[in-house]
Amino acid sequence: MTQPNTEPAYTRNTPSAAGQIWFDGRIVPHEQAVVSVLTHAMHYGTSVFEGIRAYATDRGAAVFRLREHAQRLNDSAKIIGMRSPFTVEQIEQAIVETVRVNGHTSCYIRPLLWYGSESLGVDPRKNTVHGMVATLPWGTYLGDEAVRKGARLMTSSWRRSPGDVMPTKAKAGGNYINSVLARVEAGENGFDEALLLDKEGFVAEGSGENIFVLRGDVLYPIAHSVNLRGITRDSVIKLATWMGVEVRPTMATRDELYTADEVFMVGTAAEVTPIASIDRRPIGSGAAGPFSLKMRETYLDAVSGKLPDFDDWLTYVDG
Ligand code: PPE
Repeated sequence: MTQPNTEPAYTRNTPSAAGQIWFDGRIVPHEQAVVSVLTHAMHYGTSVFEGIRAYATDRGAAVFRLREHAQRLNDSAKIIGMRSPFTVEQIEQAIVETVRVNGHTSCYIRPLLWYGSESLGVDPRKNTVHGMVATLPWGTYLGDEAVRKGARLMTSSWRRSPGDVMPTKAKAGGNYINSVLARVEAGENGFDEALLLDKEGFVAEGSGENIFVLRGDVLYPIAHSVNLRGITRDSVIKLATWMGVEVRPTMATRDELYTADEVFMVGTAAEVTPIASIDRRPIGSGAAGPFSLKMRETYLDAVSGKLPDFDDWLTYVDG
């Protein structure tokens, strides 16, 4: 008989044992934030979630682009036909409150809405919708070495789900099987992360990141209708424009990435991560590119309140 895995599921990016969770409107110790094994979302992936970060600033912890993330959570619910019981303002308050009660100076924030356990069967409409917000420490997404030396990507044999098969603009639990397959395949083959193409071979995104290409002096954010509308992507476009860089969103094929001067990936978890190689072909010099590193630094300045021009992206937890 297989032994049950007694290791807590959250070991890798662990909430502190004393962590408090916002659960349907109340703050509870995480041991009490539990659900039934008959939870609809667990059987069918009928949940929507967000990934947000709070950063340490001179004025204490600040949540980065809170409004946009809270809005996208409710947009994801709307896309899958789920009625969110919470307004965008309530979600914002729940997030700020959870960061505050856990006393984090910086953390990753995971809000989730899901269908409960009243009934099984694919149709979730009789089930209640629940909400929670958890906060946890989370360092670099692809590892410190990937940030320093550049991450090694592999083109996945799994294609990004087309928009008429899955609503890819929704950050919905079920959609992430696509990302899980690609990420595991990349990991098992010794790579840091997967590059997903659409079924025509156009570059879509990473398993959890949007992609940028630098060629000469021009920055090309990879555009594709199946990609998540990344909030980090939007931030990086605005920062690059502010830096005086020409920005031209474009579609691309994988061979165009091979010959770029630099490629980097962006996302809430990944922040800005330089890419050293794709399918074992070095990108540029094969190290983290200077522009990518500069962009990473500028992004980290913006999120930590060092760029007054972008202060309205920050919600200070202590007012
Ligand atoms: N594409 C996908 C598929 C994706 O999951 C993310 C975020 C992005 C793009 C970037 O979006 P944004 O965070 O708004 O810039 N991925 C989240 C989940 C990572 C995880 O492993 O969980 C994240 O970065 O929080």
